[in-house]
Formats: sequence, C-alpha cells, structure tokens
Amino acid sequence: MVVWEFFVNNILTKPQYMVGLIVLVGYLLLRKPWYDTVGGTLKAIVGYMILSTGSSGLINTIKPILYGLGDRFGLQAAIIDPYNGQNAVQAGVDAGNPIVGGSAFSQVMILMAIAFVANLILVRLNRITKLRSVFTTGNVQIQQASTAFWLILFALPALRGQTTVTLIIMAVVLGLYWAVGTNLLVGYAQELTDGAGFSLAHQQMFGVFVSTWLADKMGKADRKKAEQNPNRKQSVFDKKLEDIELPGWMQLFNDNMVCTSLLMLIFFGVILAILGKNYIVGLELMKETDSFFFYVFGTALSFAANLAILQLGVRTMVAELTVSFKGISDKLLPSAVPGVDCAVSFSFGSPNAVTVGFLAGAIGEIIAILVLIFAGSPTIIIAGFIPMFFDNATIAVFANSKGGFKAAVIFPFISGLLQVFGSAAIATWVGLAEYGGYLGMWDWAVVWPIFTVIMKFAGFIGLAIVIIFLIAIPQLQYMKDPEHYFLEVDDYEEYKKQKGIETTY
Ligand code: ASC
Repeated sequence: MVVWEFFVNNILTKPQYMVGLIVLVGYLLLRKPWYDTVGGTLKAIVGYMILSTGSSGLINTIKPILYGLGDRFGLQAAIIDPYNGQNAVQAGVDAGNPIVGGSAFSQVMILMAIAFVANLILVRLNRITKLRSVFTTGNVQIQQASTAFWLILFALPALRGQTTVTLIIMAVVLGLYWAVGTNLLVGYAQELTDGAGFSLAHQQMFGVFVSTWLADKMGKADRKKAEQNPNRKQSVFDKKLEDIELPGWMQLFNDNMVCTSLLMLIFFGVILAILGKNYIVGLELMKETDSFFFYVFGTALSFAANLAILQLGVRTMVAELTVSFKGISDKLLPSAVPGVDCAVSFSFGSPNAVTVGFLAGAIGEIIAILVLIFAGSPTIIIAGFIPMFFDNATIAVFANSKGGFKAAVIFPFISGLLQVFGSAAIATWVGLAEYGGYLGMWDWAVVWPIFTVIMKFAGFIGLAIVIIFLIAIPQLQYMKDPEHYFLEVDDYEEYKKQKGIETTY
C-alpha cells in the first residue's frame, strides 16, 4: 500500500514523471546505453515541464480575465473548469452531500488508481479488446475520477456507502472510457502526426472524434463537388488553413505568431475594454500607474509567447516518447501507443488552427451563456479558459486536417455551445452547480451526461448498456479494417504503403 500510494501521489498524478517513467522503462527495454537512457528520460521530463510552463502561462494570464467578466456583471454562476470541477466534488464530499455521503476524497484517488490498472489490463488483452492506447495524463485523470465518482453515485444510489466492489464497478466504467476514448483517436492522431506513435488522452476524445469524422465527410463532399465542376473556384473556407495564401498585407496572418498576436489583441482588447482599467487594477493584475494599453498589448502577445513555449515542450518530449515507447510496445504492451495531453497536437497540422479554434469556441460559449441568461436558466455558466482553449483548439487542429478552415470554425463553435448547455444541464441536475463548478470539457458536457441519464433511468441495466456501448466501440473500429488495425500502430510506414496513403505533413 505504501509503495502504491507513493506511486499514485508522486508519479501517476504528475504527468511529467509518468512520461519520464515511460521513457525510462522504454529505453531500458530497448537496452539502450545508460547515457542515452538517462539523457532521454531527463529530456522527456524537461520537455513536459516546458509544455506545462506554456500551458500554465496561458491559463494563469487568461483565467482571471474570464472570471472577471462574470464578476463584473454580478453573475452567480458555476465556473466550467476542470480544477473547479474537482474542487466542487471535494467540497460536496467534505460537506457530506447525501449523494456522496460518508465518502472520503481519498476514495477518488483509489478509484483513479484502479481505473488506471483496468486501462492497462484492457490494453494488454488487446487481441480481444482491440484497445491500443494507454491513458497517461494524470492531471486530468484525477479531475475525471472525481466527476465520475459523483455522477455514478448520483445515478446509482444503490452504490452509495461504498465498498471495494463499488469502486471496482466505477473503475471498470472509467477505465473503459479512458481506454476506449484514447483508442478512438489512434488513427486520426497517426495521420495528423505522420506516425509519431501517440494518441490523445484528455477530456474531449469523443468530441475530437465526432468532429473529425464529420469534418472528413465535409472535406470529401467538397472535393467531390470540385471534381464534378472543375471550373468552380475553391473557396478560402474549403482550404486547409496551412494552404491558404493571403494576398497583399494579409500575408501578415500567414505567420502563426503574428496571426495569434493580432487576433488576441482584438479579442482581449474587447474583453478588457468592457472590464475597464479600474476593475483590472482592483484585481491587482496591473498597477494604477501602468498604462492600460500596454497591459492589453502584453496580455494578448503573451498568448503567442506561451503557445510557442508549449510547442517547444511538445517537440522535446514527443521525440523521446516516440522512440522509447517502442521498447514498451515490443515487450510489455504489444501494439500499443501512449495517450498524451491534447496540447501535444498543437505542434502538428496547422498552427493557426489553434487560434481559430479557440476564437470560434469562445464565440460559441459566449452565445450560449447569453442564451442561458436571457432564458432565465437556474444555472449560469462562467466560461473557464481550459475548456475554451484546450478543447476547441484541439478540435480545430484535427477538423482542419480533414475539412479545412470551415471545419476548424464550425466544430469548435458547436463545441462551445455544447460545453455551456451540457454543463449547465448536468451540473444543475446532479447538484454540482451548488458547489460552484463543473469539469466542463466536451466529453464531460456531452458523453458523461448521456451516460448519467442512461444509468439514472435504467439503473443497473443502464450501467450494463454503458459498459457494452464502450466495449463495442473498438470492436466496430476493428471490424472496419481488421487487416490493418494493429499495423496502424505497429509499423505506420508499412501501413501507409499498404493503404496507399501519401504523407501530408
Ligand atoms: C486540462 C487540465 C490542464 C490542462 C492541460 C492542458 O484539462 O486539467 O491542466 O487541460 O492538461 O495542457
């Protein structure tokens, strides 16, 4: 128990060390010289730390501004943000809310650990389960374990007053969600990264899958139309963002750093103008004597700076992870890839997709929040930065790779609506809104609420339906192309050759 607790607290929940451990074990299994092993492990950890520095830089700069928007207008609202969501569950547990009455938050940690083991076992048995990816992003696993704990106990009161059996039942659902979600994106991630050998393990895996699938249909329909009518000029919106060549002065936007800076200047310029200098000074984000213009300018440009830091971290880490995971997939987990943070995708595809997705998602969220306010919803939502940015940018990167600019706008926009409406509904229904926050990311605003409804109304039959649904997904993926299903992760070059796929990036 002591060793296990040490592992959970220091490694499993700290993705930088989890990735470091994976790289270390991978290189040891590959029997690399000790200096390569040490060097690679350190680089992977440092790479992850750089990624986190960029991501925290973004979060810490923008978070107070978005919260300020709700506060400025005196809204009593639930914040959608994974950390607030986790705190809300903890507050509910501490307050002895009847849904989780008698539980201690430490049970959430045990749930997370058992679910992680369930994920490993499911992938180890992948000739039967067809699951090819392990969830390694511990920071989001705690948030998800907390929310799943609450939702399942809400839906199935018979499980309250938990025993070990209860935790195991929950862990099966959560471990399946992790394994199935990250497996869903193996194909799209391999395509986007030209076989870098990882998938996403985050909070919008189903969201990215559905959006990319629809974007693919859209892209194919556009290409068909173009073939049928060769004279038709392709619109800018049909093109992939990286293929758009802007004329004259608009070339400015071709450079990602410049494009991000300019668009953020407009976006934050508007928000900060609404908040006003006095309010920002009151939040102690700037001094009275500082120039407001430079505060706005600095905030907007720091977005581009932090994004560049994040991307450097990704490149540093991914290079090591790709090579070393071969050791693990040769010896321990055949035909498997690691599932990593969604931000890793920001270094692939079009960098401008990140910015476009964020803005389109933000507009969707703002519209949805206004609808809630005007419709007199019992729960108003305050948009947190993490769902607004990380979900929508990731969806845009993948959607753009299939359906171009149009898809990179439409799917994050829809995501923004779903995040707000889905979260408002579920957080009110299950009582988490009362504690001020909800996880709010795509899968937790759409997929888990659906699971919760099914389990609430069909009881244990509902639980069985959810489990069977999850188990069936990878089987359906496998049935589509049994011959190449595992080759896609075992040897991507050979896979491409056999499938006649050209390298796109
Ligand atoms: C999350 C979460 C974070 C960020 C990070 C993005 O959901 O909890 O800290 O997204 O993982 O890189």
